[in-house]
Amino acid sequence: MLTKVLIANRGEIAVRVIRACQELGIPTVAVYSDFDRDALHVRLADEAYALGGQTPAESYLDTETILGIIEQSGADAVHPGYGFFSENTDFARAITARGVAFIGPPPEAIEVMGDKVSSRKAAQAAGVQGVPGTTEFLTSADEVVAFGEEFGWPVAIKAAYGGGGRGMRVVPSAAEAADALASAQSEALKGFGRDECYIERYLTWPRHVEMQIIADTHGNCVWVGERDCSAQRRHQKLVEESPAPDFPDSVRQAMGEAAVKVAKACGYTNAGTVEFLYQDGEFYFLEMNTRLQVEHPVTEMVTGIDLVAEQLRVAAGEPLSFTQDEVRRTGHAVEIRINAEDPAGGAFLPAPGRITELVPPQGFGTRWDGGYESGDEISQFYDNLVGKLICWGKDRPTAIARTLRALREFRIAGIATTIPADIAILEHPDFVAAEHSTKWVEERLDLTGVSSAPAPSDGAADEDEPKVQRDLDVEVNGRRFSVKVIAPESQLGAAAPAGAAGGAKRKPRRSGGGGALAAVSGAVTVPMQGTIVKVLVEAGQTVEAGQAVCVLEAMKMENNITAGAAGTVTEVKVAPGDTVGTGDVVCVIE
Ligand code: MV4
Repeated sequence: MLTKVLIANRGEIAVRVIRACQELGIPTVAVYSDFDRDALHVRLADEAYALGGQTPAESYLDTETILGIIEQSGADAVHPGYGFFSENTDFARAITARGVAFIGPPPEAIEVMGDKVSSRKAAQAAGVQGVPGTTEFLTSADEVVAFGEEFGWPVAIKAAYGGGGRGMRVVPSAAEAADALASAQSEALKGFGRDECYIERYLTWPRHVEMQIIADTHGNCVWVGERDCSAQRRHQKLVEESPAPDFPDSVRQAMGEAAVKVAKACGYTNAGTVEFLYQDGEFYFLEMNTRLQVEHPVTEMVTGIDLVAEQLRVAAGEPLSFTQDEVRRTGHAVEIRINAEDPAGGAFLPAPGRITELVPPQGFGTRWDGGYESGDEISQFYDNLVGKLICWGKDRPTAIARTLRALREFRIAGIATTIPADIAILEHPDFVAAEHSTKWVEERLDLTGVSSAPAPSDGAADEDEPKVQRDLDVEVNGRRFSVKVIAPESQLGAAAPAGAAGGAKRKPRRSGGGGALAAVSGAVTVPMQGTIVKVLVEAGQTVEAGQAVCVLEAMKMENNITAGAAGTVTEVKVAPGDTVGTGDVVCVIE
C-alpha cells in the first residue's frame, strides 16, 4: 500500500481524500496557500506545508513548489483531486518521473481524452458512437447545409478545442448556416486560439447521464453505475443523482459496457467517468473525464464502494477490491452542491464571505462532504463550493424527501447559498417526474421568486436598514409553529424582542430556504411546504387580525393561514393548486 499521500488540492475534495487515507492508516500531507493556512483540510491532515501565494496560480498550480514539498515530505503518491492539476499531463509526468505515484490515469489516457475530437475518435474506434455527426472539421457552410438536409435540423456546430458548451451554436435551418459557422469559428478562435469546428445533430431535450468506471493495473475495468447530472445551469451542475430516473436496466448495462470499452481503448487505469447525452432511449458519447468527479459520492452511497479507497489501491498496484459481478446498487442518492452564490431572482451571484454559522443536517442517510466550518471564509480566489449534501433513500421519492428535509434543517449564515434554488428544483413537479433535461433549469424553472438565504447573522444586512432575527411562536389553525423571522427592525413592530418569543427560548425552525417574513411584516407567509387549496381574500378587502386568508394543505391536513394583523389586503400572490414552500408569501396586508 502507499506509505504517504500528498493531496494537491483544497476544500471538500482534499478533506474527502484525507479521510479515505486516514481510514486506511496512510499518513497524509496537505498543502495550503496563504489564504488556506487554517483551512479544514490543513487541520485534518497529518502534515501540512505552505505553498505561499494567494491565487491558484501562485499556490495550488505551482508545480515546482509542490514537487519540492513532495521531496521534503517523502510522499510516495499524489492525489490531485479535481480541477487544478487533475487532468494536467505535464504535472502527472513530473510526478511519475520522480518515482512518485500519480493517483489517476496514465498521462497518455489524459491526453487522448483531453480534446473532444480525439476523444470522440477514440470512442468511435471502440465502437461507441457520439451524437450523429462528423469529426472532420467544417470548411464551408455548404457542408453544414448538406449535413442538416441529411440528418435533419436543428444541428449543433461545436468548437473542436472548446469546452463546457462554449462555442456551441445551434443552427435551426439552412438559412442560418453561414452566419452560425462564421460566428462559431470566430468565437472558437477568440476563446480557444483554434477555430476548427465540427457538426452534430442537435438533441433538443437531452439528459446528461455519466457512467463511473474504475480500472486497475491487472486488466480489470469495472463500470460501477451511472449518475444523472441534468439539473445544471450554465454548465454548472446543481443537483446530481443515482440511479438516473426512468432509466431502463438494459440501457444501464449497455452504457456500462460502452464506458468500459472507451476506458480500455485508451489504456485507462484508476477512476474515470464517461459522459453521455441520453434522449429517446438512446445514448451518445460526449466526453470522458479523467479524474474523480465532484459528484462521486452518489455512486458511493448506492453501491457502498469507497471510490477514493479504490483509487489508492489501484495507485499502489493492487487489484480492485471487487469484480463487476459483485457490484450491487441499492436505493437512490441525491447530491446537492452547496455553493456560496446568491440565487435570488435566478442570478446566482457569487457570494464570498465569512461563514458565521455552519451546522450541517444529520440523520439517517444524510452525508455532508464539506470543506469548511463555522468561522471559515469563502474566498473569491477559488471555486465557491462550500460542500456537498448527499442523501440516500430506499427509492427516489424517499431520497428527494430526505434531501428536502436536510436542506431545510441546514443552518448556514454569513453567506448566501444556493439552497433556496436547490429546494425549488427538488420541489418542482418536472424534476419529481424526471421530465427535466440539461436545458430545464435555464428554460423552464422559474427562480424569480427565490429569495436569498437568511440574512448574514453578522448584521451586515441591506444598506437601507439592518435586519434582525426573531424566533417567534405562531399559531396556525390552533397549532403552534416556531418560525425564524428575519426582517428590517422597523417591520417587526411589536413582534417579540429577540430571544424572548414564547417564554422559554425554543430552537428556531431552520429554514435553508428563503428567510421567513412573518405576518407581522405585512407579508403573510406559510410556515411549511404545501398546496394552497382555498384563497379566502382578495385585493382591497379589509381583514381582522387572525382572520384566515387562505387554506394550506400540508402534512395531510388543511391549515388556515391567518393575518397577523388587521389591515387591507393589497396583493394576493397565490391561487388554489399552487405549491408553496416554507416562507413563501401568500398575500400582503398593509
Ligand atoms: C450537445 C447538446 C445537444 N445536442 N450536443 C454542452 C457542453 C458540452 N459538454 C456538450 N454540450 C451539449 N452538447 C448535441 N449534439 C447539448 C449540450 C448541452 C449540455 C450537455 C451536457 C450537460 C449540460 C449541457 C447543457 C447545455 C447543453
